[in-house]
Amino acid sequence: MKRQSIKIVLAVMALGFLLTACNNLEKKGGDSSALEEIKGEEVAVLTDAPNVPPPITRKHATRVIVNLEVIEKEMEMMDGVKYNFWTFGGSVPGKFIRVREGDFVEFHLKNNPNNKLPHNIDLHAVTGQGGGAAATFTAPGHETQFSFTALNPGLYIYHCATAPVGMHIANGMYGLILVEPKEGLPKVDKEFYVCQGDFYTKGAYGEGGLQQFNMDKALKEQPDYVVFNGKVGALTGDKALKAKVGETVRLFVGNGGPNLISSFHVIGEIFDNVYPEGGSALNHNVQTTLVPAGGSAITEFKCDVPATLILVDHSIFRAFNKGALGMLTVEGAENKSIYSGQQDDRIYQPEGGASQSMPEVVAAPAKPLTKDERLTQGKALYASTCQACHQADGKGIEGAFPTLAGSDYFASDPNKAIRAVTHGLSGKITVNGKVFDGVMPKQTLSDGQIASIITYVLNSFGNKGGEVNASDVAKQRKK
Ligand code: HEC
Ligand SMILES: [Cu+2]
Repeated sequence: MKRQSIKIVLAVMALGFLLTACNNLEKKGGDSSALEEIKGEEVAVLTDAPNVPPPITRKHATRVIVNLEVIEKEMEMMDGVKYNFWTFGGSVPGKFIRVREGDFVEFHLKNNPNNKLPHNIDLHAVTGQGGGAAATFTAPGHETQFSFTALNPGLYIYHCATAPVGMHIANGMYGLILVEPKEGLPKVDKEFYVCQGDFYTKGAYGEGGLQQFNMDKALKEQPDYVVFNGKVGALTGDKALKAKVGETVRLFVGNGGPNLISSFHVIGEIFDNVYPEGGSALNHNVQTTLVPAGGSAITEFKCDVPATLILVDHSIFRAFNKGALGMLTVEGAENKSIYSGQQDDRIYQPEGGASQSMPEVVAAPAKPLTKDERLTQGKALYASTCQACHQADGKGIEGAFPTLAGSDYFASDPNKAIRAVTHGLSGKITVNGKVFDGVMPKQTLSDGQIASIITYVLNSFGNKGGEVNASDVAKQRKK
């Protein structure tokens, strides 16, 4: 008798445990036991980055037909740098696919007859063998088909999985598929598609011409390029994303890799909401979110003040030296109580130290420096204020900081060099035939200090000599 009742108690406990386990699963989605009824049929709208197909307003599941064509084609990795990309739909990243949780997706992969290689697709939104890879192995001039039910809502990467897999991905074969939850995503004003990828070329960053894939660098995970949307500058200048003050923005962020993890950050903004890794959990008030290789994140924020927001991988050399930099221009009325802009810029002299390091600004007229003294002072000041950008040898950095060695920009008019320091310099300039479009911040130095630096520059780096005095600088300062 006793034994019998213990058995019953255990059985009831086990049943209860099973029931709660099932319940939890259901809440997490991915429940295949209750597939929604499929009503009707539609062809998926596919878009190229940075555009996103419109939100799904359907209240039921449907059969969605996706037609995606693989195209191998030469495009630019950077202005003047060509690369033979392999693409899902003709650009990098591949077309954005948007379906609803519960949809039955009929997938057609077409391999353009002009292509040289077979390709396939592994969609991370698929539950099933290889994410569809084996089912879609497609020779040039062929089309394959398979179907899947989108069980789990989320933002998923898809990519080619044909050997050598790393090479197919490194050539641009990835994109995003969004499985919208049944109830849809909260409404926002603007949605954009941004996808990072790392690229490996025979030549170094910026080396022109048609660049070949470099397997050695790919194995070492040392990319020459890290870019958003397939090209250096795909999201800058007149291609910057645009929004207005007061609007809410959602970024669907993907990372094709093949190797690097992205520390995705938007300079000048805080993410109000993040769906980390493109899943269902919701985080708030985030500065930087990790986007794994072969993964995603959804970030949302309200644009409160006008600004040029800068999208970066905050592994920051990738942003400023390898291309992982985009822009979102927010236009509209300023709100000085949220952000004031610069309110002042004055000379700062720590008490006591000032009279030693900046003799000229002391009221008592100082004896003018001899040229040798200027050169000594100028050399020290150059090292502490200019060298970080223009380098110790004055030759600058290719593509970023122009040379001061034999520069034709100021060779015939040293006043131009003075004004670069007193006023700062930005916008397109040409130095010895090379175009720069950077920003040199205005340097806070006294007239005498600038005179010394410019005199030093004029007499160094193989330049032809000359001398500049504090009064010359004072004149240029007023211009
Ligand atoms: C933060 C980096 C940075 C610093 C520091 C800096 N510069 Fe520049 N400089 C630049 C950039 C960038 C440009 C090009 C601006 C453009 O593209 O319009 C430039 C341009 C110039 C030019 C004109 C172009 C040329 O090569 O002849 C001169 C002259 C110059 N800088 C001198 C100086 C001197 C002298 C100092 C130190 C007092 C200095 N810079 C400090 C970044 C810097
Ligand atoms: Cu491929």
